[in-house]
Amino acid sequence: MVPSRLLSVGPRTVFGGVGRWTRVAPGQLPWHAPPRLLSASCADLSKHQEPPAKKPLSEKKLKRHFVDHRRVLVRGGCGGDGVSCFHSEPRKEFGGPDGGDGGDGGHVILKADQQVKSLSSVLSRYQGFHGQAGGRKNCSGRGGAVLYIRVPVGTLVKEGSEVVADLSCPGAEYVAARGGAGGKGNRFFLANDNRAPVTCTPGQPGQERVLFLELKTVAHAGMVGFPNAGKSSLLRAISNARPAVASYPFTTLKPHVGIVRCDDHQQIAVADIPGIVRGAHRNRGLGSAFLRHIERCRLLLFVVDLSEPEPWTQLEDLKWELEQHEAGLSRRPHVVVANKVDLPEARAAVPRLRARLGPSAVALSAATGENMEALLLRLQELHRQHVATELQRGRQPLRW
Ligand SMILES: Nc1nc2c(ncn2[C@@H]2O[C@H](COP(=O)(O)OP(=O)(O)OP(=O)(O)O)[C@@H](O)[C@H]2O)c(=O)[nH]1
Ligand SMILES: [Mg+2]
Repeated sequence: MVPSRLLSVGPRTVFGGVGRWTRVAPGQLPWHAPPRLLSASCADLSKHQEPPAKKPLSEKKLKRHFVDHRRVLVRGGCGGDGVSCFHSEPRKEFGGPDGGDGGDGGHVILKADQQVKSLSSVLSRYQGFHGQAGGRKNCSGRGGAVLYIRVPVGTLVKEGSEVVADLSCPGAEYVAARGGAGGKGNRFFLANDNRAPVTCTPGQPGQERVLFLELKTVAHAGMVGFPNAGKSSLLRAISNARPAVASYPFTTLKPHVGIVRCDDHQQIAVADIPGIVRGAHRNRGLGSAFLRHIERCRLLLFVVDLSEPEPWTQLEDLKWELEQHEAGLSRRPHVVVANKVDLPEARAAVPRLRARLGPSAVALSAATGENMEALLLRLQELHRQHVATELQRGRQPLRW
């Protein structure tokens, strides 16, 4: 029996580019190049020499590639039907009932996978694989295969407003919908007082649920700052992550996580989230919904642009926005990072910054790497304190 489902469940690739692909005839290629697919945009480029003007993608389209919440209808596979039949063999009368049981329906399971970065590959509905019906000669039907839905690490599963699972560890699983039990064949009903039962039962339908998936990035430290403050540049400087850097606001449209490797072999995961502006909680800029990605971060890095006229006001605004999102969020252990100290106006502002925020603020340059060790030492120190507190409370700290 072919397992049925409502929609394809394989992981879909979401392509960010807009290039078309055309087949190039072998004669059009250099002698050493085998016939292959070439991007139409590449072919055009070589023809006209001048790169075609790039059509800017709308913000809506750019955001589409990163999805951090989804509503999913999941349905377990139906159990296979039990069968009613009697043993049939030459010269063997009254062979007795031999109808087999149906196989159980397959479960639908959510599985946290480190390779999956957003919920964009998760479809809106899934149907589990059905169990096969039982057969003659006491043959049981085959059970439906388990259907796995791969979700990013840090996915919160909600049913209504209740949190039913938190897939915060790689490989964590949650049974989203159970498959239905297989029906019983008439052999099952054989009893001393009934030697020839004809009863068989149908398979049970699978469980059906509507779940809400919400992604909350898992990292030790979260970076918060105004657009263009240099958060992505800083993440590139301290970790292996390579988020895009550009001189226009809102270059970053989705969270990036980088791993900072410390001298004591500790690994600290740092998340860079899109820029926050004044009034983000009133949906200004990209809004404050992205703050959910730092809700799990126990440490915060407030990144301010020291070349701006009054950089400390940025810090006040950021703290205000964090408090609007979740009370107490801004009071978590944090480091204030004053970036772009390589610029003359920023360097001149360092004494005033120290007077306002005290000596704990770290003035550095993500571009030149100046004073980066001070930040790494501070981050390491805060992380060590966090691990000690977690162990004291009997909790296992997050490991990367
Ligand atoms: N001079 C100087 N420029 C910097 C430094 N750090 C970042 N920049 C520049 O600042 C601009 C913005 O940098 P990003 O790292 O993209 O800033 P961001 O905070 O990630 O910005 P969004 O993603 O838009 O929120 C880029 O042109 C960087 O080259 C620095 O230390 N010194
Ligand atoms: Mg950025």
